Amino acid sequence: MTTPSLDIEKSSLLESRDKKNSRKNDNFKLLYDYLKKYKNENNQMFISIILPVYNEENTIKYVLENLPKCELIEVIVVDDHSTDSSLNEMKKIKHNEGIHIVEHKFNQGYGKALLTGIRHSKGDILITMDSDGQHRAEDIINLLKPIFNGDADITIGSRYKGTFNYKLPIATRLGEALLEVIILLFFGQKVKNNQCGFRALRRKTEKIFENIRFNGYAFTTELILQAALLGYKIEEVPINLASREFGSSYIILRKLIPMLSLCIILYLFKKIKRIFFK
Ligand SMILES: Nc1nc2c(ncn2[C@@H]2O[C@H](COP(=O)(O)OP(=O)(O)O)[C@@H](O)[C@H]2O)c(=O)[nH]1
Ligand SMILES: [Mg+2]
Repeated sequence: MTTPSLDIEKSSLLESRDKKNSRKNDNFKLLYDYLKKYKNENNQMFISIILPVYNEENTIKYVLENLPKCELIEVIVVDDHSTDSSLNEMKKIKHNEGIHIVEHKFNQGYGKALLTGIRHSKGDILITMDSDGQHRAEDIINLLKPIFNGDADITIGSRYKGTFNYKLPIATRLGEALLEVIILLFFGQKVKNNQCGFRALRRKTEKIFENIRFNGYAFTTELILQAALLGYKIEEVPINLASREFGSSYIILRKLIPMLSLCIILYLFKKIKRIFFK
């Protein structure tokens, strides 16, 4: 059980970190204006924000309270059988209209949680966002603009186009760079920040999720490869990535690397099959 004073401390820590470049209100207003514009043109756009959660008791309440709110936005939080008080924290939120909590009965992984969220969503555009406080809701408009304007089917947040306030581990940068080259050479898509989980997708791209094989973090790479095979247009957009203030990343490299290798091999085979047999 957390006490109210601890709650305030956690929120003010995250708030003071976010304050520096907070353009939140302006960006939310822009987002609501876009949504209104589409509504007026009778081309209504409904947005689903999907958050996978695994043991994020320190951040989930702050993250949910800081999301944009209006009748054209729904929030789907998928609790992947957290063993801490994440679920209680979510339930503490007062103005929770539009927030739907889906619970997994056992831990199934990052990718599987997103698939569950997508299955429960009804949006024309899907946003996926982490619940550890690293992603900022004010950047959602950056993800949406190219989709609203018809320039992309999928947008992925990039700290390299935006900012990040922490030192990147060398293994992360090397792994990302290697994947960037593989994805570009063999699948024709340039995605530098290819492990980012802050993204937006048009509903029509949900075909990507019909045959997903990797339920953990390799899901992020599989999504890009499948999108490339299906010919969807991907664009990277600037986001501001914050450091993790509580706990550490759940990524275990010795588990992720074999999965990523398998994923790439599988999709290379799929690509070859397409070239020769279609
Ligand atoms: N549903 C679900 N979410 C997870 C799992 N592991 C991590 N996450 C969530 O995925 C997001 C990204 O995780 P994180 O470990 O911070 O990855 P990183 O930022 O890429 O290092 C966070 O919101 C986590 O709560 C899991 O097993 N299941
Ligand atoms: Mg993280």
